[in-house]
Amino acid sequence: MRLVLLGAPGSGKGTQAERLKTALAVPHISTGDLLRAAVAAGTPLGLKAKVVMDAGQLVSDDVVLGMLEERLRQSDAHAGFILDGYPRNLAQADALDGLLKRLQQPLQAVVELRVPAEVIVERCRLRYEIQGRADDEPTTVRKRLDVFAAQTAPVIDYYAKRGQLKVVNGVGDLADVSARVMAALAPNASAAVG
Ligand code: B4P
Repeated sequence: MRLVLLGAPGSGKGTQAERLKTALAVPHISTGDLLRAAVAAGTPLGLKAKVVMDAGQLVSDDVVLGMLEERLRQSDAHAGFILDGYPRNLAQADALDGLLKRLQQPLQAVVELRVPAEVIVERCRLRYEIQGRADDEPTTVRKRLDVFAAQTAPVIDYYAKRGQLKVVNGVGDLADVSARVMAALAPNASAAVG
């Protein structure tokens, strides 16, 4: 299964991808996690990315594409992937088409997790209290939601126009949301999520 999970920051893409990866038997590839790993490792790329991420903005397209290509070329991704956090703008959607064509691995499904903005702000506020992630601070989350509306919402239309988009309600128990995603993917996937 080659799946893109779309949704606003904090809509639960990472949370659901972690739950679904076993049922779908593919790795979870998160550009946010790849960037946070570069930040934690203190690489030159990570140091630059941290400033951008902490401000709630998007890291430059070429940097993210390079990281993603490196990850998709690893052997565990040959069987498929759940892509989380990419594409985040139309240029990235275009770049993904080109990359997957080169890899001869076309997308099979695109799922959007839809969650109201106020629910997102509250989720991120809770995580901010526990983990202290700078981009979860409520003012920054609102900035990220603005970036989402301006840059990522057109990506949702892009896949909808291609007839590839499935929209799933992302509010509710984690297991309920997972079941909705699996139902949206049927008949592509039928395994249950534990
Ligand atoms: P991400 O890492 O993608 O953002 P995220 O907040 O982790 O979103 P996600 O939707 O995965 O939410 P999660 O499951 O964690 O991006 C971070 C930053 O990286 C971006 O702002 C940007 O700067 C940079 N970046 C990443 N990709 C990029 C790209 N392609 N181009 C440029 N820049 C890029 O869930 C959030 C919270 O909600 C968690 O605490 C979770 O426990 C909770 N939650 C989840 N589901 C729930 C539910 N059903 N009910 C209650 N709580 C729930």
